[in-house]
Amino acid sequence: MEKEKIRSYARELGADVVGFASIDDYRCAATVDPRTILDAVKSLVVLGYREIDGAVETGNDRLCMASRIGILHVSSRTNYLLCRYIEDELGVKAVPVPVREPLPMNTPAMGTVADVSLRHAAIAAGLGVFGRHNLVIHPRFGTRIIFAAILTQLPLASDPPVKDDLCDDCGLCVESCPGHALDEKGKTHVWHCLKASQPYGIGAAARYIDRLLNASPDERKTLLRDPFFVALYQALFIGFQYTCNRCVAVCPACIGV
Ligand code: B12
Ligand code: SF4
Ligand code: SF4
Repeated sequence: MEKEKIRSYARELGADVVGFASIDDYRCAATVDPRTILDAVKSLVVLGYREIDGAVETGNDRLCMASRIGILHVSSRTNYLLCRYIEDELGVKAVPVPVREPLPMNTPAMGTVADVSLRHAAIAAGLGVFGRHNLVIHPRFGTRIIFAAILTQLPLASDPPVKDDLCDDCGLCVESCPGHALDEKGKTHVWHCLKASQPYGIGAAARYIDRLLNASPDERKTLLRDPFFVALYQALFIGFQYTCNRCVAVCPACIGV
């Protein structure tokens, strides 16, 4: 009954798929115990948003990113309204887990480990299985799906897990990764992926600032007029900005189902 109410409101607000997981089925060694986030937490509501096929397939990474920003907006609004509904109508506390930032940055993992792993949450909520690219493949939307979640104090049972192996090990994701970040099975080489997919990320920003600090006044003027600086400036207000999504775009699993 509670599941149906939440599912139908979440769909109304824009989620494409909704799954539920008992907190006991969320198992991710890398992230903190969810009980440290919400006292007496009992379940996770996991929401999936399909990516736009045209945006995933275009070679224009700005417009692909623009489409992802659409998901960030819709999911953030949905998370807030759904948490409010759970607290007001169902009488328990809820905590929204965002698609992406804010992330724990001031830790040794430096933003590469979230408060809650949405892939592990999605799998526990019956929304898919891991593929060779270490991403979750959904039975209908394949790899083209982005997750958000809500931690709740509702005692909900997990939805049935996806039993089929949806990845046929075709190897396209591994071959097309420009950073060779997927060469080792079962592990994404985080820094290789970051270098290839976020040219205006924190590493690039730190190197640029270092050059600026050590530059002569004339060199500084040139550096501040450099197109790379302008791109960095844009990234600062957009947030994490990917220029690669090859492992998502090439994956044929469940596409056209
Ligand atoms: C930090 C982060 C990154 C970092 C680090 C990734 C990493 N290794 O975890 C970087 C910048 C590299 C990154 C890259 C990408 N990311 Co990212 N990222 C995240 C974020 C914010 C946190 C992930 C986290 O906490 N990881 C730490 C823990 C969970 O990882 P772990 O336990 O070590 O598990 C790893 C392996 O052990 C393996 N693994 C674990 N168990 C098992 C079991 C099996 C059977 C297998 C095969 C593998 C496997 O999978 C993990 C991959 O390294 C999540 C959002 C979130 N809150 O979860 C999005 C998220 C994982 N990213 C996502 C996406 C789409 C991407 C990119 C395609 C970038 C883009 N263009 O959008 C690439 C894909 C890289 C790839 N193929 O792995 C999506 C994935 C959606 C999906 N369908 O699975 C997420 C869930 C965002 C979202 N809200 O939907 N990401
Ligand atoms: S996002 Fe790009 S660089 Fe990162 S793992 Fe996927 S294909 Fe490789
Ligand atoms: S591209 Fe092929 S090997 Fe990679 S995850 Fe998709 S189906 Fe599996």
